[in-house]
This record gives sequence, structure tokens and C-alpha cells, in this order.
Amino acid sequence: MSSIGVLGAGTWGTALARMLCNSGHDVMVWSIIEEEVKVLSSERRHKNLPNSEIPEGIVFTNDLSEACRNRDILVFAVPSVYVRSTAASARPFIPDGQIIVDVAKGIEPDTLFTLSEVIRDEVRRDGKHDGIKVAALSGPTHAEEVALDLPSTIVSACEDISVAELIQDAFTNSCMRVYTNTDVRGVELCGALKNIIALASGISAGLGYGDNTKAALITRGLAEIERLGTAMGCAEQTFSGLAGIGDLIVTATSRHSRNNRCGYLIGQGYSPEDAVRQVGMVVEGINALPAAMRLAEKYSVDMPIIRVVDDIVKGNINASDAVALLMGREKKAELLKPVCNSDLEKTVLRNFTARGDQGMKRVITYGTFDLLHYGHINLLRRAKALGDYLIVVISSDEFNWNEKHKKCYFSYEQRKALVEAVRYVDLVIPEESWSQKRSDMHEYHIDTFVMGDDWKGKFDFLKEEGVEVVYLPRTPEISSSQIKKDLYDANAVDGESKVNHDEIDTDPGK
Ligand code: C2G
Repeated sequence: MSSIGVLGAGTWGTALARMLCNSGHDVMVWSIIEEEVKVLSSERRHKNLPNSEIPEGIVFTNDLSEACRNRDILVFAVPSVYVRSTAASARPFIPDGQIIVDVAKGIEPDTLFTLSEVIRDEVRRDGKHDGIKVAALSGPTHAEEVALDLPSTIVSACEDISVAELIQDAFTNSCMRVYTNTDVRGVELCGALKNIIALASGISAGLGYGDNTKAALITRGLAEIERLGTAMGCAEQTFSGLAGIGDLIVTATSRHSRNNRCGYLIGQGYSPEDAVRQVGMVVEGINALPAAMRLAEKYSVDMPIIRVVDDIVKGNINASDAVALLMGREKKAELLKPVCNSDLEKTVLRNFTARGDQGMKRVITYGTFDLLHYGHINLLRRAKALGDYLIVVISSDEFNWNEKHKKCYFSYEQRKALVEAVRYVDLVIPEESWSQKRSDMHEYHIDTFVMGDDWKGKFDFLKEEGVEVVYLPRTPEISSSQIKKDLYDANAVDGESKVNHDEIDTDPGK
């Protein structure tokens, strides 16, 4: 069993703490509000969870260091607007390597960071926490129902699948079934933006509209979120999963949903401020609007429902005009994106015709490919030998810098040009996130995923996407970093015995 610190004694934090304690974990809950600590400690009930007793085993504290120290897992369950300040206050008590789970839902408006990114950014500020591992836990889980031990499911998301699985183990019990997903950004984006669709669904009900309108808002609302998510490099499947459609259904249709209730009051004619006051709890859908609008603009994604909700909350339009606005938009096709990009399709068909046999086997591999060398060529040659069409996904400069902390000698465009010139390579596309692999397998109809065996085991999860995963032996002794080192050393030697070139006779005639 684990020792778990839960930061935040709100409805969700308390419901999770109760579940974890009943599973046998050692749980301590921290709240910045001393009065809240006193009431919860003495009454052993949360005001929003009247039918759920808080187990005696849970200790409530106002001492942040006590809640953070010596914890196997630290859970951030504070409202989205307090995640950064809580991370800053907790940093001195968080050891490097700490596993942290964010369960709040939202996007930070000024940085556009998801909340796990906010925590990572804030805790690592002192340069002494590069080893922390931050995950997100998100899905169709009303706190009120989790607190009643009603069967629920949730997603544990982390790029590092071993961390996602460790959290899966800690939170799984007879009432909670946990699924893992490496697409953290997609899971968190769903969690934040579905609250806005829930507001829209509540507004619609408040205006007296029925289930047809609700179903339309849920379906088209998910389409908007998915469009934005895939533009941000998230995996398509995340949006049709528990953190996506699952959470959207439970939030947009349930009386438990504070976003839905707040929307209903707005539809009834209350101002957003009065509606939030009446709900009496944090309405994350309203907090998520500024970031959602900035993301839609940044990625040039059309998000009409979210835009309309933003206009209503800002008072630019009244709710009764909103639905007419949405219904009066230009006609659209539902399947907007070609199954595969046309250039690739033409190339595939050309190769298919050329070969004239049963079909083409498509192979994909990923890498930085800086200072292209024979180790890379060996990899590309063997990868191509596994099929008929080889796609090489080259890390963008931003991805290398932000995620791999690598500074390349050649820019992405230069590395792309070099790799495209290799006769084994058929197509080069950019790698912009760790999580794009899953959707790439489907977007490019991949049969075989290949990597050097220095990555052995890291991408086995792609087998779930129906592709063969192959790790090929690395070419020993050569690497981009080795080349840089050798050149540096050689230069250093040269510098000592550097000949004065003025003395060298450049006249070839002599
Ligand atoms: N490689 C190899 N032999 C070498 C060097 C590299 O077989 N001597 C292989 C690596 O195993 C990898 C590919 O060549 O499969 C590209 O190597 P890098 O550019 O170093 O790739 P890396 O930075 O590890 O990026 O999402 C995966 C990452 O993008 C991989």
C-alpha cells in the first residue's frame, strides 16, 4: 500500500481521499483553510458529500510540509486557479523524483499550459526537481458518485507508461477501474474543455430545449475539442475514450455537474456571476473559457459552440439568440478530413500499381537524425527492407528542445532535406509530441513501427494500435553526440599544434 498526500479538501479531493483510504492506503489531506480542516476532522463528512462518511484513517492538516513529506504519490486536487500557487508553496517539501498526479481540470490562461504542465513548470523552477514525474487523472467521475462507491472508470495519463501504470495500480479498486493513456495533453485538454460544452448543454436546457439539442451540443462539441486536440498533436483516440466522450456525457447530462447546473441558471436568465454564486462551487467551465479561445486562435481551429458560450458569459449575446446563431451557420460535412493526405495516397497508389501485388507494407520510424551518419543510414536501410514504403518522422526543433533537451546542429528543415535524400526514405514528416505515435499509426496506415534497440520496450504499447513493433540493433560506436565530441577533442588538439597557414605554400605549381 502507498502513502498518499492529497492537496485540496474540496469535493473531489475528499471523495478520492476516502476511496484511497478505503483501499488501504495511508492518506493525508491538506487544506489551506484551517476552518475546513477543523470541520472535516471533527464531523468526518464533507458538506457536498452528505451521504458519505470520511474514514477515521484520513488525517486532515493545514501543514503543507506534513502533507507532502515522504509520500509515494502526491495528488493535486485544488481548483485549477490555485494549482500554480500550491505547486510553488509545496516545492520545498517535494523531493526530486516525486510522482505527482493532477486531478483538477483546466488550462492556465496565460501560458496555455495544461495543469500537469503547470505543476511541472512550477516545481522544476528551482532546477532541483528535473526528476519529478507528473501525470493526470481524468475521466467520467462525479465526486458524489465516487463517494458512494458507485462503479466508475478513469484514465491515468503520463508519457511515461510505467508512471501511468503505477498510478493505475494505486487507484484501482472494486469501485474504480483505471485505464492508462500516454497522451497526457489530450486527456487534460478533454477534461478542461468538456466543462464548457457542459455549460452549453445546461444553457440549452435552461432555455427549455430538449434532448435533441443536448445530443447535438455534445456530439458537435466533442468534434470541436477533437479538432483542436489533433491540431495540438494529441491522439485522436483519446477523444473517443473515457477522458473525452465519457467525461463529456457524464458532465453534460448529469444533475451532479456544477457546469451543467450553472449553464441551466444562465439559460434561465441569471447572470454568469449570479449563476456561479448560486451553484456555490468552482465552475471550471467558466475558468477554462479564456484559454480555450486563445488555443482556438493559436491553432486556427473553428470552435463555434465554445465561442458562443464565451460570448454569452461575456454578455456579448444573450442565451436565447445563441442557439439561433448556431443553427444558422453554413452547412458542413461531418467527415471533414480525408482518410489520408492526398500526396501520400498518390504515392501509395503509385507504389501499389508498380508492385501490382496484394498490397504495400508501410513502415515508420522516428528520430532526430542530426549530423546524419552511417548508423542512421543502417537503421533506415533495414527499416525499408521490412516493407515497401518508409515514413521517417523527424523531431522538430521545438520538440527536441522542449522534450529531449537536445540542441541540434542542423535545423529541422536541414535534417529533413538530408533524410529525404536517402534512397530508402519515401516520406518525411515532423515529430512534435511524444503522444502523436498512436494517431500516426492510423493516419498513415502503418504496418510496422521500427526503432533502434536503445528504445527497446518503450513503444510496445503501439501493438495496441495493431502494428508490428520492431527494435533493430543500433550500429555501435557512432552517434551524433560522439561525432560532436570527437570534433571538439580534435579541435582542441588542433588548437595546440595549429600551424600558421601563412607559412603554408598554397601554390599547387610548386
Ligand atoms: N541509431 C542507430 N545506430 C546509431 C545511432 C542511431 O541505429 N549508431 C538509430 C536510433 O536507435 C534511432 C534512429 O537511429 O532509432 C534515430 O536516432 P536518433 O536521431 O538518435 O533518435 P532519437 O534522438 O533517439 O529520437 O520518438 C523517438 C525519438 O524521436 C527518437
